[in-house]
Amino acid sequence: MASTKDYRLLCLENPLLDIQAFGNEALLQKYGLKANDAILAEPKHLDIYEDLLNNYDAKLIAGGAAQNTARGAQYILPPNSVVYLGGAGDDKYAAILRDACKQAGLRVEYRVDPKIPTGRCGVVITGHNRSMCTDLGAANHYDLEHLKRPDIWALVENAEVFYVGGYHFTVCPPAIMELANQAATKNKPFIVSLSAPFIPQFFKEPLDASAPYWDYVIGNETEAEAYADSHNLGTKDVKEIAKALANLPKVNTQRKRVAVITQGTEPTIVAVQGEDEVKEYPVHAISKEEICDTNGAGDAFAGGFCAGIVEGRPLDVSIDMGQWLASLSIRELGPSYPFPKKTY
Ligand code: 26A
Repeated sequence: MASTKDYRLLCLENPLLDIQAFGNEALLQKYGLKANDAILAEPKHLDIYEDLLNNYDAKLIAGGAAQNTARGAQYILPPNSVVYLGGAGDDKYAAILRDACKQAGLRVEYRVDPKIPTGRCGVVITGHNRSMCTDLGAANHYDLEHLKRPDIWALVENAEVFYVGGYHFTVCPPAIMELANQAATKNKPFIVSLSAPFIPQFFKEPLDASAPYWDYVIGNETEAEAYADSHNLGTKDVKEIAKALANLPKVNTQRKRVAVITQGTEPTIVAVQGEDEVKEYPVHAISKEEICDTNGAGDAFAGGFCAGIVEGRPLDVSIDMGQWLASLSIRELGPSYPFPKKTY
């Protein structure tokens, strides 16, 4: 019988407020940004937030990749199914985030740092591209102490599925490893996203340390390629990369690893450990006119997918749930989901 308890899915990463605007080539050039990328802000980027707010009519939208995923999974699952951990400040931006999560029915347990501002992500939309520039702020101060606090650790022990956003490899790998261990020891699914090309490129060591614990690894085609590059896989073929990811050594041998690579409007690639055949799943097509922006589409995919895993749905159904939720999010501004709620 399916479990009916609360907070079955526990997610960890970096809560951020998105400062999102429709921009142009000149704006990208001014800050040396690529049209489609996700980076950590350097000092030369720090004026972009005010610039976006003052000159580009930027909107403030709840973001943070895995927080978007957590809201997405909660969108599908019964009330009180998802809890999210990360670091935030005690300021106006944190209040906006808490409010958005509350409205989505997502429980958040932030490590609050009263001295450091909540993290922000400048999002510049040009056409179907989005360039993200993140100043992590308080999100960068998440720590093991918070995870091990008795009330938080009780949530970890209670959870049945874990989702870690890959961006957290820049913040607190020991917390990720605690969750990984908990998952493997208790035979609970541990899901990780690659999040951005710079994670496999520049945070290879902590990423690789967690790899033996991945039951599901989710990425897009550019992240897969960056992984292949930094790990000398000698291929750019997404199916081959998915296969390599699925067949990395694994700690919990009771579950076969699954690698899921999304490719925008192209079919999603799925490889299963030990299986020769790599499968393709077409996306839910939506017309060009219906697209608002694709910021958060990957997070939404992960949210729908996680909801499927939590519900114990078959793999192909879980993939379809991800594609369904992504198609809804693409119709909204930023990483958001439509209200009134639609049902899968
Ligand atoms: C550490 N970095 C760079 C980040 C992020 C991030 N979330 C966590 N850590 N950089 C961008 N994002 C989020 O990605 C979402 C879209 O996929 C943005 O906040 C945005 O909501």
